[in-house]
Amino acid sequence: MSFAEEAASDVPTLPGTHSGIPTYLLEKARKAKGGIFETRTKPRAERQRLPVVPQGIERDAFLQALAELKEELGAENLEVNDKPLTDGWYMEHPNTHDMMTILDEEELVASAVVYPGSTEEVQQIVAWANKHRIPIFPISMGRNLGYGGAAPRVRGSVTIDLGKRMNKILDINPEDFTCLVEPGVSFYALYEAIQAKGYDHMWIDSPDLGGGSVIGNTVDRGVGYTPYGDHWACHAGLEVVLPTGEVIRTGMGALPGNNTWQTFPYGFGPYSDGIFSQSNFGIVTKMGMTLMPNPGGYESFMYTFPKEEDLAPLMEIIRPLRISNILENVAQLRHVSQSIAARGLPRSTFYTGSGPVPSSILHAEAAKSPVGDHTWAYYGMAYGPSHIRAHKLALIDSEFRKIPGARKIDPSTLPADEYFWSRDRVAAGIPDIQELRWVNWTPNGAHVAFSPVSPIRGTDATALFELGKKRHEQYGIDFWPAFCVGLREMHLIVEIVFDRHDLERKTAALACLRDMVDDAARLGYGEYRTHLVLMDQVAGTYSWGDGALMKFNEKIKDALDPNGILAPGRCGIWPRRYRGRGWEMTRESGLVSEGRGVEMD
Ligand code: EUG
Repeated sequence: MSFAEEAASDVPTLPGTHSGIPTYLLEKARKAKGGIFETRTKPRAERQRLPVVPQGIERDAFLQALAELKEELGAENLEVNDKPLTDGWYMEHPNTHDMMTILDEEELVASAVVYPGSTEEVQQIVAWANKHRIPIFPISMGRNLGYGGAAPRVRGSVTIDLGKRMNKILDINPEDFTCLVEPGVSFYALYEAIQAKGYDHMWIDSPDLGGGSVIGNTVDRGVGYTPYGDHWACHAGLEVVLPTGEVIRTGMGALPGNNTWQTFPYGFGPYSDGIFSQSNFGIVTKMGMTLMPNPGGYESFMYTFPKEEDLAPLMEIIRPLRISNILENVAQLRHVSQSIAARGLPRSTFYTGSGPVPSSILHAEAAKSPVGDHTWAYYGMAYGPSHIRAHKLALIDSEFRKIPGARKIDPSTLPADEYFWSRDRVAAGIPDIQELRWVNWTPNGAHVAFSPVSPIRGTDATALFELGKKRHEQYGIDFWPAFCVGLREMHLIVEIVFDRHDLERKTAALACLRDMVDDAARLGYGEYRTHLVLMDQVAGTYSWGDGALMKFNEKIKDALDPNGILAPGRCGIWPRRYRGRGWEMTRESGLVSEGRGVEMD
């Protein structure tokens, strides 16, 4: 298929495809897809480095082992990754590699993909991996874009695509406001199922884009934008396959015959769930999630602020309002640059020079828009019936107006396709696809995030903003800061968008990210989550007590996964067999992801 044909080909929908788009977003998704393929220039390349065999096993033994697993699971449930790497796009992404690769595209690739249909089959795969000492890498749906997508950290790992066949919503409880899901349930699918049942008294919480797995996003501690935006805090109960094959249920799930698995997350004894998030200690096959009561009304609001220097005083205003829940949701404070990019127009529409688009152009563009010129835009939502909202909105208004030049935008003046309405839907638990549009900023657009956390303070916001701005200027990259305000902290999200067919821009993006991680750590800031390629570096910044936390993680890893088969290196945790052999990716290791072999037994 040519890219033009691809642009025009249809988008998979729910419920036919578990990872499809809901029909209410179909038109938008078609437009987004068209935009991406119409500007794509990166050719589909033939593979250079085949076959992919993971280190630690001979080629023939590996092929023999794959044949054995194929026999066990059925031929249709194992695919060898020996075809050209097709990148697809958000709604039709590959499960073999990172479609937004920042390295050579054949670096972080799977050797094969398997599709288990049950927890028992996941156990079988784990037993097989232990028998042959083959690295396995589980994905739920493998979106995780900006953080490595579906790619395994160890080249040649066998990817376990859990979502393709394990995508059932096992329970939706309209009295307890909970659900129980398998890995292949997306935010789109959960939303649709709740609508289909007519449960309009319950809301879900969705990230900016709803195509990701509820389990995948939650165990990676992703964020959404209602009062239930801290997904990890809102989950209740896991079923986990351990690296040696046993299955456990956490919390109340351990008590046979219980009816409290999804209503009381802790159970009795140590709270085990934590070690299964951002780790490589187990494979989550079921998860409970709490749902939010429909608050009986909601109202989005948007304020703009004129100057970059408004950031610090604004944060001082936001903190007490947020901690006391007058500001009720995970809101975003976005820089004008990103709001303009979210419209989906290529950067060349505004500027054809090199280096960052000049600030004067961004402001001129904003001035022409329905929102008007500004530097910062705060997108929030008040929940509840109108008399409840009125009290909170009045307090917010009097506080926000202390910033000279603050403007409250009247939503009735904004056209239906204005970015504001996408934030409105997402903050009301209605998943959207608008945020994807900024990948069109460059041809072959890819993105990687820099995501440090800090308290909600003016000094911290300014320090992180200045740090990012300086490095982006140094590398000639457009700077797109967005602060996502949690309850007592904020995640600064800086998405770097680059042309993944342009080696120089890819290299600049990675160098910029590495510098920002180190700069932030020197000032005492760490990332809440990171890309596969940056995991060793980020883990290395959490070094208090001579790396005491990593030593603890390694102890757990070696105890739970003695053969080191499960997602080696994920989150910087390397099993014993891999340690001391140069597997860590750092600035010095450059663009190579593999080390020098593994310990043989
Ligand atoms: C976004 C937010 C995230 C993240 C990646 C992207 C949104 C960008 C709060 O977490 O990790 C607009």
